[in-house]
Amino acid sequence: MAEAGTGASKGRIDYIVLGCGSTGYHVVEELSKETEQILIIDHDKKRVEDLRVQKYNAIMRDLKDPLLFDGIPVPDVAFVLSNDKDANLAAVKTLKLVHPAVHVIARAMDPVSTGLLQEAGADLVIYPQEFIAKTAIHHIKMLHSSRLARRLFDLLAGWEGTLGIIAHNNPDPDSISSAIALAAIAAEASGKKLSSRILFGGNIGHQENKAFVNMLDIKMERITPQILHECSYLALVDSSAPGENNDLGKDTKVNIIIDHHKNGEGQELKVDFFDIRPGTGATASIMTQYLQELDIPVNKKVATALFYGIRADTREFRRSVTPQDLNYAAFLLPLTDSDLLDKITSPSISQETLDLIGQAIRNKKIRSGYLFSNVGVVRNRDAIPQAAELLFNLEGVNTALVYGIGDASIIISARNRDIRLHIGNVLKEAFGDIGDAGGHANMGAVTIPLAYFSLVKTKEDLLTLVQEPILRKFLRVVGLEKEENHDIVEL
Ligand SMILES: [Mn+2]
Repeated sequence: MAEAGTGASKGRIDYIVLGCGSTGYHVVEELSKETEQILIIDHDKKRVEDLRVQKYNAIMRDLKDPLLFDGIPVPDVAFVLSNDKDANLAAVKTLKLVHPAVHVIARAMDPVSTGLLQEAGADLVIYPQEFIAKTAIHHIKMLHSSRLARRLFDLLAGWEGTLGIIAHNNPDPDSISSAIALAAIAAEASGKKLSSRILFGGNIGHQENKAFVNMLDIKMERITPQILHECSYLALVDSSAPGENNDLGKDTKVNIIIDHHKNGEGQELKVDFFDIRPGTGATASIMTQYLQELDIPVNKKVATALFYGIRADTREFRRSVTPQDLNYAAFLLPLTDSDLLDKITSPSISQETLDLIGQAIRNKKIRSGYLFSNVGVVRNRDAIPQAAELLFNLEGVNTALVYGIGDASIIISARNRDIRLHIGNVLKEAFGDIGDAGGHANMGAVTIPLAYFSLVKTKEDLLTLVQEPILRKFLRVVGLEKEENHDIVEL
């Protein structure tokens, strides 16, 4: 189709610029730095003459003319840049009709013409007013954040003594990595006159978080009034105010707050430095920007921690992640220790899980291919299915049932390879009336809320009280109770 129609096209050319006012002229000037193969078309006779005087290849035509492209070479790229929106739209339509393969960049005059030009097939539509506004705002944001980084640096440069950096309660990789990044900035800015202590409340719970702290060898201390007293300055990272998800009193004077959570109470905080950016995916991104902006060398440990912090807070870059988060992650990635990153994400088995598995092995009872094991009170309920999975591998065992008491429920985890038995259905039949039970033919689980046994005082009492009737129920359903009735109470 491109060469059909009036068929008067001759040769090829790199660029055609349609409409050569000030915008078009700027584009021509830029393009002419790399090629002379530019054809300019404008409807203004005087304009065309001026361009020719400047040795540009220009012809006079009306952009609305259906024969606009008759007899002229086919361009690789066409710029449609007049300040007449109807003329631009007409030119794009004609162009797409006679030369559909040409790449078209068009100028819109308002939001409506933006849509119309896109519909007409323009590959890129530029609406200059919007572009100017976005560029200006982006610049201001960059300026603002680079001033913030500089202010933080100058502030820390004047401090001596101890900076207490407080991560939020039950700290996660975002708050921990932000803390060590701030410590690195403080050391650099103060020429090591300011030393940092990283403080936290609660626990470092999740197995991966423990691995994170251990592998990266991060020294952290639980907050005590004594330690707070020893700190000359306090900084909060990844939490927005004293007392908000941290172990500080609400009236504690803090000097620095850096966070990406909204300040819930919107209180007026008298701090020396304050940077809260709710739009950002992670505090670690803000810290990375400081390091980048201040040109502070980022060592492997800090880079690995920050990268992992951004990754964890954005659920592997899938949740509330912004282009900036990705930019900072991309900046950090070559500086990280990839072996260490691998190790943190696939942590080895924890001591607690190992203990629980040991208990499961000691307490196992096997009856006719069924294995039962009571692991008692557990803190990490995830370890129960791990124990069931392991014991299930024992020779002579077709079905394994491991049970224990968690925070608020009795948990049973089952594995099965006996094809006559659908373990999910069996569990449902046995426990469906008092808890959440079910699963597949080869694996199943049960959660029975402790509220169901509200009369029992302690968890230990509970276990002795409930294990017998619970297991009796299971045994009855699988038909084991009849043959070995006397054994059951001992389970
Ligand atoms: Mn965070």
